[in-house]
Amino acid sequence: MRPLIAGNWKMHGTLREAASLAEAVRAGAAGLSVDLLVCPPFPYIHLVAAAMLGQPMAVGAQDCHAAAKGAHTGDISAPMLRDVGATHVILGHSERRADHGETDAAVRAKAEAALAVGLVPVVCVGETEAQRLAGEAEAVVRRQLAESLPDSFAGIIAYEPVWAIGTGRTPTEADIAAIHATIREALVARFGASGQATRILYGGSMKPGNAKAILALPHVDGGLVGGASLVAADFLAIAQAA
Ligand code: G2H
Repeated sequence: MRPLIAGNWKMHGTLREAASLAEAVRAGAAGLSVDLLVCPPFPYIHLVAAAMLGQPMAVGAQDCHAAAKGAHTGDISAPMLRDVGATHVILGHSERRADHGETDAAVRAKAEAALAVGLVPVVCVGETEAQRLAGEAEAVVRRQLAESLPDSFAGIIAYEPVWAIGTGRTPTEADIAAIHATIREALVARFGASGQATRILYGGSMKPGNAKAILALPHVDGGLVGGASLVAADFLAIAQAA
């Protein structure tokens, strides 16, 4: 399937930097044989989405609330994201799970809210280092998939081992391939043909230097890139490696 390279800008940059990063990515995107997605911080989504209008690049958010509206001070709803031009939303990133106590049930409710307004959820799963050392990585990922995905799921999965995020460390290629095969099997068992067609991204210290080998693995259908997505040349190099 056509790979997707997604940039998770996390909580970085100024408005001016977001505009210039988006423009640099847009300018370098012509002729790539992958789909591109950038996920800026909330305040910059509208600007970046407007700059991407008519371009073969999608713009997403990094979270949304499970409710469409209401008394939820400081939160952002899925309809609001649609309104400002987002088409995708990252959900259940381990930083949200850790910093905001997001449970699998909360991620599932958010995914339902996203799907209800036509946003594509990018649901993140992945084990901690302690869980991997205890031999529990596969079971943890299976449980997160079972409990974080709604029955109506139509979106994207990102496998992000928590210990590989922003650390420069990555699992072995064999370990990545094994977990991606597990994810595929779980998706097909639950969703049938649509599980076969669901993109499974790898995330966690993906860089230009390791992207080609990781993206060539079976059932790795793209990448969710954090740090390296903040430098247009690196993000584009990863996209070229796909
Ligand atoms: C994992 C990833 C992006 P980084 O969080 O989602 O970040 O590439 O910096 O490890």
